Amino acid sequence: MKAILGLGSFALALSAATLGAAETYEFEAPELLTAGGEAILTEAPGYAAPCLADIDGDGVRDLLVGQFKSGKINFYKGLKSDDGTLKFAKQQFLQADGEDAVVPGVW
Ligand SMILES: [Ca+2]
Repeated sequence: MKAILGLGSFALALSAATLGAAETYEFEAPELLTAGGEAILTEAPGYAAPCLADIDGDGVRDLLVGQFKSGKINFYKGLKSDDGTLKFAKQQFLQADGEDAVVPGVW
């Protein structure tokens, strides 16, 4: 099984103990994700919780990336390229009732 998990300068490494000793995984080299030709970066201190899901219902997975300070959620519309790979359109904020959706902070 191949998997790439990475966003901006962050990378996720899973150990055999995390995945279960009987399973083996092969990871490709991390790569910087881009949207609209620009790198997708997260803000410090983290908690971006990136998620792939088809938010707009067009059958292509979109990328959601949270913000720590303002609580807004970056929305990158998923686009299928000619070679079938997933690409992302330029950043927008997730909208709710015509306004930027905000997740209130806890502090
Ligand atoms: Ca979509």
